[in-house]
Amino acid sequence: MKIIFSEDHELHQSPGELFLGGFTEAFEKPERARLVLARAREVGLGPVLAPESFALEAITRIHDPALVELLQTAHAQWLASGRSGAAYPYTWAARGMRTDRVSKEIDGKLGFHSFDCGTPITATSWQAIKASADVALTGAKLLNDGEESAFALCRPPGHHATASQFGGYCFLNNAAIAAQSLLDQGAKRVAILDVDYHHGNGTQDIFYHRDDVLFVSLHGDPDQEFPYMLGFADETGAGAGEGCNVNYPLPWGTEWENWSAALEDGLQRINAYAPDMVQVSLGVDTYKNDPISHFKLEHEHFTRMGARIKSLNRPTLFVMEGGYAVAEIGINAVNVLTGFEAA
Ligand code: OKP
Ligand code: ZN
Repeated sequence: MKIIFSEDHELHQSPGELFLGGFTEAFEKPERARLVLARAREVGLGPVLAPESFALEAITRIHDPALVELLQTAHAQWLASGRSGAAYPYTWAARGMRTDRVSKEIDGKLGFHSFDCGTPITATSWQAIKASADVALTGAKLLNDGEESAFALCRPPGHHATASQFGGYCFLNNAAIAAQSLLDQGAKRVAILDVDYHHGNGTQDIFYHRDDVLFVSLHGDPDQEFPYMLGFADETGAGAGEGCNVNYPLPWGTEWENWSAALEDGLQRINAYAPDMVQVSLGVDTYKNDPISHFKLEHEHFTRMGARIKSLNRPTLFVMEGGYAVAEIGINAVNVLTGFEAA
């Protein structure tokens, strides 16, 4: 399986995040991608390709141009306003406040285009964000050119980013951008299976009213888990997209037995949809030792996950999302890919 990877991911490094009542080292850090790549090389998964550079139009097929512009200019505006360090949003348009206008001040713009405080923008973040989208787009192009599978080793991740808002360590929705690219290149239907521990609220929201993308997500019950305000089972799509959104919220402590039962149901839904292409939002924060998550999957379960995904028998693009048990992120992510290839 070809691997698409850019060293430019290193250019995004969060100075830290709020956690357990203090400001601590960020969980989403460059070492994650380095270790996934190292493991892929160690097992000889396949050749490592640099991404092509795509025009911003591929991104604005999904995202509000105002968000894309803010991601490029936010840090300079932050410095111009007299601050140092990274640009952190900290105030949002809560109920009763105005969403029909955007402040001219950088703090107002950051709040308007984000939904959490854990996703800071540094002077060089944009280069990493753009490279991550290019990695996903290059993967989509490989599938379109006839590859049976590819691994887009994206960082920063993407599935929480909506059309107009960043958050949850995500800036641009790499999976959604890739799916749109597949559709634009001729696919009629794309299914996105999101196995990250957290609900892919951005991907859901982007495609919620559409019937050309089926979104299937297994994740921590939002009654217990980030992002708390989306990802419930009664969210089934709307309008033309009714029936094209499938959520499996699962409780803290979920083990392979119940996780894989939900996966089987999700795979049936994907088969019934008969997609031309499949994408997997591949987060491995379902691992038992993940420091911010509460599922109980073990190394071997990731191998079995990959094998079950292979049973869909469709061209498949894996797009890297989360996973914070850094020492074991390589084993877990690459087990999915070798499990897929061996099945
Ligand atoms: C991104 B992905 C710790 C709370 C967690 C956000 C979690 C984002 C997960 N400060 N904050 O889905 O793996
Ligand atoms: Zn996650």
